[in-house]
Amino acid sequence: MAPPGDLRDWIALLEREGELVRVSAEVDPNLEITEIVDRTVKAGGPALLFENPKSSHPLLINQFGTERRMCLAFGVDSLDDLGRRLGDVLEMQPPQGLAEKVRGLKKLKSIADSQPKSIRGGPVQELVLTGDEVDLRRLPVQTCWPGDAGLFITLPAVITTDPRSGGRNVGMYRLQVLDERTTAMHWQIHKDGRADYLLADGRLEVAVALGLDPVTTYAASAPLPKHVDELMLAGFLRGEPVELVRGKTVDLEVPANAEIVLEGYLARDELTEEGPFGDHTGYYTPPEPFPVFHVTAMTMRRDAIYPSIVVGKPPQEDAWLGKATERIFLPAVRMSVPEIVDYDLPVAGAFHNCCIVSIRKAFPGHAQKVMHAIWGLGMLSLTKAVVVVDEWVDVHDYEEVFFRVGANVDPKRDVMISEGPLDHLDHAPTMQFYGGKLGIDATHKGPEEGTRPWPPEIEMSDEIRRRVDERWDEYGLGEPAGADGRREGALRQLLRR
Ligand SMILES: Cc1cc2nc3c(=O)[nH]c(=O)nc-3n(C[C@H](O)[C@H](O)[C@H](O)COP(=O)(O)O)c2cc1C
Ligand SMILES: [Mn+2]
Repeated sequence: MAPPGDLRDWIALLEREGELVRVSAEVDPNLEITEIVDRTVKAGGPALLFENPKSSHPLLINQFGTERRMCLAFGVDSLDDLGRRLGDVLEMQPPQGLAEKVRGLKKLKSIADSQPKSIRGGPVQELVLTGDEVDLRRLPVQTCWPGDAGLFITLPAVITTDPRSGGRNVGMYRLQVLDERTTAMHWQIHKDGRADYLLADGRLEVAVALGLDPVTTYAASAPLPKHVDELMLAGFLRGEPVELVRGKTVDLEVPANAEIVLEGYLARDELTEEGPFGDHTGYYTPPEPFPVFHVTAMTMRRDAIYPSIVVGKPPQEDAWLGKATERIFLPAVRMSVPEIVDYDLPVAGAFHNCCIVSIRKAFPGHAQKVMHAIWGLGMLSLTKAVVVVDEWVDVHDYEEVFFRVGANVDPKRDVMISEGPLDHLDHAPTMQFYGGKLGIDATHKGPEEGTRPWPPEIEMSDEIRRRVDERWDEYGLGEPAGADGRREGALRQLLRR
């Protein structure tokens, strides 16, 4: 099934699938929505369309809050399918024979079709407000947490271009509303939008799209290399190009099907205090200077729907945006570090705090090589702790990972403390942006790494397993706790306590 074309298609799909609840009661975007959403997300509940958030515009939230909705958004059965699709293109080899050539051409076409397409007009410009008509307070912008500095636009796609190359960037950077026509622009120091800003001479034009089809919204959060346009990724993942129209007051193209677009500019040296804001670290980030965004035009559909998200103590809705990135980027990670079998960024580790990685270990020091590779790879370079396990360990099974760390690690030999760049929002290091890194080698070691011979792992023989499977009913023990059942067993529950 093709992914939805715009936010309305998406809402209709969610409704058809029983994945959306409309809330007609009047609710306050000041804190009340957060508490409702927090409870809903943690219960694995539906997307919520608040029809009366003290504004004439409805507010959509929790559109991404479960794995099922994430898969619906992309039109796939599993997020790994997306990774495979990207991997197919990355791993393309010169084709052998006609059939392979035809398949190769299809893959190439999927890349060609992912380029955004310029069209003449779109619903996002049904209403064009400029100058004094612009009033951000028309939108039901949330104050998310009690200690927040004010109203924050939390699910924007911020569009800029590189002043040197003209290349486009789309990033998700929150906007603190300062007054009717200005916001702060919270792009952190490692981010591409900020790099465009630092290259600008005087002013940088910006367009902010709100209320997109879910794949394009996701793409704004994807950690692509700077020279790669996030709208290309959106087009590739959707199988259809993103359609763009020219902005009304800026020399930028904006998504034709967005619900709302804010156009404007940043002056090179005009900064404001941004924050505090209850962040995805689970703590408030303190006030810090960030650029001021002057809104010159607000264009929208007449009955625009405002999209929002709440971040905070994990798990929150953004967990699934992060998991989509983890799965989509696995083949790209493997392109650089092919010995990686799989990796997992635990939600509770706020993604950058911990990376568990399984490798096909081939030589002494291989685990340490992979730790350094992770610390040198795109946004993964901000990872604070890397745990390396052998290829047969399921990195998504934290119980098993804990077992390997306990069983296989000599802290004196297998723990590496290094240092390097850390996430902008990490409050733990003594200095902002820079601090310690922890590597834990939980792989099997052996004499070639200077240890005693490694003992064999305990495994029951296949023959006895088969026999017990066949004879299970004879024992009168009820439902068999077979290979699949083992995970859900009582012992497992006990272990989880
Ligand atoms: C809900 C949500 C909110 C985010 N808010 C910010 C933010 O305020 N500032 C920021 O620098 N990154 C934020 N991010 C992360 C960036 O969107 C992400 O790093 C993205 O890759 C940035 O795009 P870029 O690589 O083109 O800079 C947020 C991500 C999500 C999912
Ligand atoms: Mn980018």
